Order: sequence, then C-alpha cells, then structure tokens
Amino acid sequence: MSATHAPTPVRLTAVDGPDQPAVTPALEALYRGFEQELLVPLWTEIGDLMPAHPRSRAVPHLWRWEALRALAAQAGEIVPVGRGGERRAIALANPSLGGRPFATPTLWAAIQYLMPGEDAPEHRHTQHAFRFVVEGEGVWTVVGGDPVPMRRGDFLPQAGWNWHAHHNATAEPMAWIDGLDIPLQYATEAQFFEFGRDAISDAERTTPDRSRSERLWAHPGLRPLGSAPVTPGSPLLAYKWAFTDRALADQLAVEAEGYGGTVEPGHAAVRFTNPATGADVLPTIRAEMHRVVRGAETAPVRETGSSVYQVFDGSGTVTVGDRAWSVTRGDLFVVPSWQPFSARSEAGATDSDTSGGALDLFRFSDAPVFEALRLDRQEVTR
Ligand code: GTQ
Ligand code: FE2
Repeated sequence: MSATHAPTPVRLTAVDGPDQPAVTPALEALYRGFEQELLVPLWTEIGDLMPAHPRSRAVPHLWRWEALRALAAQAGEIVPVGRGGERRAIALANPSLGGRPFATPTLWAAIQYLMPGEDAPEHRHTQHAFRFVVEGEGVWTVVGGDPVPMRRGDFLPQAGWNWHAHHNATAEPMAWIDGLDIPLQYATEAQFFEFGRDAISDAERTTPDRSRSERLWAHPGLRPLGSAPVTPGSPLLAYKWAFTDRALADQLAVEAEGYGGTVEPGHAAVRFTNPATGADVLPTIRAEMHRVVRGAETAPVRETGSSVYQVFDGSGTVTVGDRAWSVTRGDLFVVPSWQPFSARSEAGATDSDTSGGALDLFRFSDAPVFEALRLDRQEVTR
C-alpha cells in the first residue's frame, strides 16, 4: 500500500543578492521554466544546503522530571496499555521539530509508565532501544525470553529485532526512560515492526534477580566460550548501577592519587560498551555516565550529532549553547548538534542525593552513526 501524495510545486523567487544573477525578465522566464520541469538550481539553495558549519533545527530544551512523572502517573490512571498502542510511553518533543515526538532529529526519548501488575505486550522492531532507570524498581523487561530486572541506575540496551515485553511484578507503579533511534529510522524509510504473542509464558513471567544475559556476559574481561552474541547490539541486557557507580568512584580515586584516568579534573566518565566487541552498546546509540564532583565544571565541548541527558543524581547548572538551567534528579535536556555543552556540579535546594555531592549525568547520543559516516567532529570551545 502506498500513500498518495499531492505533488509539491517548485516555487522559485528571483532575488537580488551578492551571489545571485541579475533579476531580469529573462531570469524570471528561466525560473518559470525550472518550475515547470521541477528543477531547482544550486545557486539559490547553497547557503542552506551546504552551510559552513552544522546548523541544527533542534534547539536546547529542558523537561522537568517532576512534571513528566506527574503526567505519566495521570496517564497510568486513564490510559490502558495493550495491543495496538503497545506502550504507555510519552515522548519528549523538541519545540522546533514541528510537534513531532522527536527529542532531536535522530533520537526518541520517552517516559514509560507501568501500573502494578500490568503487562506491555510482546513485539519487535528494527529500531534500537534502551531503558534507563532513574528511580524505582519492580518491572522486568523480557528480551528474547530472558527476564531482566530494572532498578535505579540500571542501563538496559535492547538491539533492534529482539522480541520484548515488560511486566510490573509489584504493587507499585514504575516509571523509566526509553531511548530509541525512531527519528533516524523514520528518515531512512527502512523500518519493520511485528506483533508478538499476546501473553508471555509463565517461565518468562518469573522475576529472577539476574538475567541469563548477565550471568553469561557481566564478568569483566571474561568472554563465555559457549555463547555467541545473537543480536547486532550488546549481548549483555543490563548494566547494573553497582558496577557503573564503582567504575566512576574508582576513576576519581585513581585521579586523586595523581595517576589520571579521568576525562579532566573532577570529571569521571564511562561508556556502556558491547562486552563481545568493545564497540558502542547499540549500532546507532552511544550511552555514557558522567560524574562531576561538587564544585567542578566541565570544559565546554561541541560535537556533531545530538545528545539527550538525564540527571541521575546531584544537582548543578548545565549550559547548552546560549541556554543554562539549574537541574536536579530526573531532569532531561537536549544538546543539539554543534552546540557547546558544559556542566557544573553544585549544591541544590532540593538535594537528597547519595552521590557524595557529585552531579551524575546519564547521556545518550547518535555518535555511532556519525562515526560510521566519518562525520564525527569535536571541539573544546574555551
Ligand atoms: O518499550 O518497547 O518508548 O517499542 C517506544 C517504542 C518504548 C518499548 C518506546 C517502543 C517501546
Ligand atoms: Fe518496543
């Protein structure tokens, strides 16, 4: 089935300009001829089509977690989750992307909410996805038949075309964020989607403390010889907070002993990687956790490609291009392509953090795509 599209006419306006031909009746006639034949010359478009440096349609924007969670809880009361709609997921819509549910031109970011005892039905799609948990627990995501617990601080990748369902096994509602490459795949016009079974099996509805994937793949530097990765992303389905936290704390301790190891003074960071390859955890999405110690400030950096951040713990000020916000736990914000970003960690009015005063920032981006296309560039702007 193909949609019918009304053809969009070409409209060319002859304008006076330094690099434009003289506006004459002959030029007007030429442009009418171009319109007739659906032709557009480069000389009227080049500034827009081939800018000197990246220009993002997306703008920096901040969403407050408190507001998101309240609306998701409201949705929990009145919007059922089931086959067809598939997920009670509510996406961040960048204010300059035409009302589309796109956080950036390439990335989807949503809050998802499951009520006690609820099931999100099984499906699969080509879009690469992950979950990140800023608070709560009680949901198991079942990926390829493997039930994986979701708890605060856990990062759970799920590469495209894996069957997946989620179920809340507790008496409390749970919220988390999803990141997917939906806008990128939308632009590629190469997506596929399939419904799975209406209900998962009793074995898949169990609530183990660790998934099979973790028991096989979550041993640093140890590759299981009997188990080959079966997906285009990481075979490890959960990166538990205890490991991430310890990696960051150890990095800062090694730095304090005078041996480096951090990105810059007071700024520790780790990337979530595929334990079978060392590459990014998903083909199209990079994910990292950053820790900025109290009082430290990161150097402003701009990069091609876009990012979404969620404050995991602590508070501080983040600066994105010409915007700056005081942020606290759960807040989400967008860094568009080539906009400088920096973060300062400082005490906040509503601090209840357990990070020793540090600002912990979860970040995901489209960097693997830009690296594959050799379009990755980075610049410190100070
Ligand atoms: O949980 O499977 O936010 O398929 C968007 C699409 C979540 C999911 C989203 C999805 C999912
Ligand atoms: Fe899904």
